[in-house]
This record gives sequence, structure tokens and C-alpha cells, in this order.
Amino acid sequence: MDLRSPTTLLATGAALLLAACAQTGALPRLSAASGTSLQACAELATRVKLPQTVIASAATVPAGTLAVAGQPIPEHCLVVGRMNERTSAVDGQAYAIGFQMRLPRDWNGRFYHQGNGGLDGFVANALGPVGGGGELTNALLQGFAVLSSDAGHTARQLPLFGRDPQARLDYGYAAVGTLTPMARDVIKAAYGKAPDRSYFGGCSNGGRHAMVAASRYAADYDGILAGNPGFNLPKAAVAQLYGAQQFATLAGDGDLASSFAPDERRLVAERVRARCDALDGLADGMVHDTVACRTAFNLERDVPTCTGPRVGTCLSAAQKSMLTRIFTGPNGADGAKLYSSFPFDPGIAASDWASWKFVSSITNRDPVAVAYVFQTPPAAPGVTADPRAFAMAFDVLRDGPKIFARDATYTESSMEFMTPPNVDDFGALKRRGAKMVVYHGVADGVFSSDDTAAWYGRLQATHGGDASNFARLFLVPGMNHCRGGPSADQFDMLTPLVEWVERGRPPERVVARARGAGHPVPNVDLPEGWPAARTRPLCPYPSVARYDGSGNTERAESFECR
Ligand SMILES: [Ca+2]
Repeated sequence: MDLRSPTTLLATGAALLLAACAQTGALPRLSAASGTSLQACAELATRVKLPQTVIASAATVPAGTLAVAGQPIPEHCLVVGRMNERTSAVDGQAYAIGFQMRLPRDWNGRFYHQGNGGLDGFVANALGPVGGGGELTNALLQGFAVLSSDAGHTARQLPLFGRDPQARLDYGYAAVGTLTPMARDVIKAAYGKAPDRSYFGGCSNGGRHAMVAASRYAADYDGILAGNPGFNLPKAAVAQLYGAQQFATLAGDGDLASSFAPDERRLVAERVRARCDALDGLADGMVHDTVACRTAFNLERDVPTCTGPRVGTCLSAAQKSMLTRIFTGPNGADGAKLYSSFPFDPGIAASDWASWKFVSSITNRDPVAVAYVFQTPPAAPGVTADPRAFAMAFDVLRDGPKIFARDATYTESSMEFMTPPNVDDFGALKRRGAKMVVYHGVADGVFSSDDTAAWYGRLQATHGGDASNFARLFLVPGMNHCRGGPSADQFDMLTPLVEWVERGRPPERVVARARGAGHPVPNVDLPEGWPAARTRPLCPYPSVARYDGSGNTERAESFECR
């Protein structure tokens, strides 16, 4: 080794810096991004020559063509293309990874990879959601170059794409790995330099994408924003089928919602509030202290048991038993809990919760996802004709293990391709100075915030009892799946994440706003009487937003994260 060479000196300097960081326990700080202006748009269609990539079009989108909460999105460049065009040996169909990029004229030097929801299969507008419902801003408006993709299959190929092994892997993680270097090259061609900093964000399956990227592509992303993450998606989908079967014990072949009717859901929500609302210091309809509520509320004790017919002011013994099985969650073939418990939260009275529990679990959502994408081998075509029958016939002990199975054709199980490897660690991300912000609505009907809180506990344990120097979790009381519910669900988690990554200022609290009457995008789930201007702090778990005892009860400033 030549000690005089600049490369060696640099390497030695970096090693000394890393050693110093290790000594003090500090993590490396990533430098801030710097912006510039768009240099090319239409020319990108011919100028960008990348392997396995077709740029179908590149064109200027005038200001105001798109808007967010009435604010016009400024002029930007829309690049549309596809990668890895191929024909499947399994089903003979043509597959590709379709994508779009939206490149702002005034660029902030950052790349935002947008993860989309559900089973993917469509290229959502690359706007870059920043968290919660009724957004007033997005990453594109903030000057990020944003990428969105269909994760390797089209809407027409839903849900049978899961019978193609490569399409499974693309949906799980491989499309992200393929798209990332392409997006960096397009940005370089458009602005004259590659992005200084890269972010990955999304909610639901998009939150899963974000966490998978944080594990598999830790070197590529500096900031991870994972909302209501389905990081155990195959397990959650199986738990959905199990839940449908429990509801059917009372609903029979009828509407599953009849087993737990709207007035009964409101009754349980009201009893949860009676026990838990004031635990955070203020009876305001919001249960911030979800951990204390777990022991404070007891379904058996706190909800009256019907002595006669169900009239909406009681639950039958059979209903209580059914709900206990669902909120506890099923065990798997190994005798351990297959997925997770769910917390009782007032948000279970909201329509989104009901939609996941009573509709998605028996229609062309959870059953077909399990049948074609998550189980190995996949089911034969035909499940879409009667997904409810598939859900009812699914035996958790007999069929559940298929989400861990692989064979000669499907060489990775769905728990392998869908979930982040080393999910309790993320050490590679941490060591290079990248940061992760996770949020989760407590009244999510499909992905349990208990699962996410338990994961965060294990992450803390991996990192000596404290992971808050690189990963923070924010529970959102009352919020359903990514938005809605009796909650303050309007918040921007991306701006605090950038502050943390690039300026070393970790988010101590994030202010969320309720969308009451008079709000531009009102939330229909809010109880009457909630002002549009109600704000609450979202707090890094396990701290809880507690009322200070004297301030304005509608304002976040009157709450402390303790
Ligand atoms: Ca409260």
C-alpha cells in the first residue's frame, strides 16, 4: 500500500472517521443535497440509452395540470418507460417493469422512489406521498425527482402474475433493484448530476417496499419512509382469511359485517374510549396511550353481554368469543402466533376498518393474493370466480405453511421475497448514516400496529436497547389503513426525515392535523364537534402524547411526548 497516494489518504481518513464514530457511538452524518435546474426533457427520450430500458416518451407537463389540495404542481418533465421486457415461460405473457418519472424544473437534488399499494400492477402518478390522508404537499411539489412503477406487471395481469416466478420476485423486491440505477441515470441526464440524496417512501404495500429497500438496497437509499408497512404481508393476508372464517361463524353465507354490526362496532369503540381515552391526560376521543389501553380495556368485562337478542347495546357471548379470536390472531402450524394480535382502538367503528375485515378478506384482494402470489405452488386459475370459497376453505394449519414453501419453479418463498431480510437489524442502513421513519395507524384493519410495535421492540434489542438514533416509529391513534378514522391523519413525515438525514436533527415529534369541518379535504370519520384546526403531536414510540393539563386542548403545543 502506498501511503502517499491520495486514494489511500482518503481511505485512511475515512477509516479514522469511522473509528471515531464507533468510539463516540455517533453515526456518520450524510451531507445535505443541493439543487439545480432541469437541463433537458424531450431530448431524454433519445439521449438516455440504458440497457434493458425503453424510454417511450419524455414531455413537459404544464404548471397546474396536476394539483395537490388545490395547489398547482409546477411545470415538470414526465418520463414514461419500461424495463426488462420479456416473455414468461410459464404463462406465455409479455411482462415488463413499467415506470414514470416526474422531474421538477427546480430540483432540490433529491430522488424519491415511490412505493405503491396493494398488488401493484399500475403506475400511479409519481407525486411522492409524504404520509397520512388529505395531503397538502408531496415530494414533487417539494422539488424531488419522483419515480413510480407497476413493480413488473400490468393491471390486466392481476392477480395471475403471481404464477410467473420472475413477476413474483419483481413485485417482492427485484423491480426496485432494477429501477434504481436507471432512475439515477435519467436524473443525471436531466440535471447534469446524479441525486445527492435518495429517499424511498410509501404506505401499506408501499411501506413494505420501503422497508425491503432499506434492507436489500441499504447502499442506495439515505432515508426510508414506511407507512402502515405490510412487512409481513403474506402472514397478514393469511390472518385476513382466518378472520373472514371467524366472522362467517356468525354471518354464515351472508354479509360478514352482520356478525359485528355498525352500532356494535360503535359500542365497542365507546367502551374503549371509556377505559382508555383519559389515560393520556385528556378525554378528547383519542387514545394516545395504546400500551396502557391494552391492559385497561377488557372486552369481556367492559362490554355488556346480551341476555336477549342483539340490540346494539351489547354483544352476544358468541360475538365476544369471535372477536377475541380475531384480535388475538391465529397460531400457525408450529404452534406459535402466525401473524399478530390487533389492538382495540376507537377507529374500529370507521368504514375503512370494516372494508378490510368484511370485504377485502373474501373478494379479489386477500384470497387471490394468497392463492396466486403468496402460496407455493400457486393455485390453478379460477379462484377469482369465487374468492370467498377459497377464503373459507383455506386451512391455516394445513395451507398456511405454503407461504414458507418453495419448489423447483418458485425458488423463493413469499415470506422470502416479500419481507425485508434481517428485518430486526437494518445495521447496514444504520452504519452508513441513513435513517428510517415508520408510522402506523392504530386502527388499521389489515396490518396490525402491534406487529410493527413488536418489530420495533426487537430492533431496539438488536441495537443494544436503543434504535432511535437511526429508526423511529410513530403510532397514529385512531387512524385506519394509511388514512382516515377518528384521527389527526394529516402530516408530512418526509420533511422531518430529510432534516434528520441531512442535518442530523432527529424528529422528536411530528405535528398532525385533523381534517374536520371546513378542511379542504374533510375526513368523514371524525366525530361531530372536532374542529378543523385540531392538531396533535405524533410521538416516537414508546413515548406518548400527553396533555399538559392547562393548555388549549385543540393544539399540539399543549401536549408533550412522554
Ligand atoms: Ca385522550
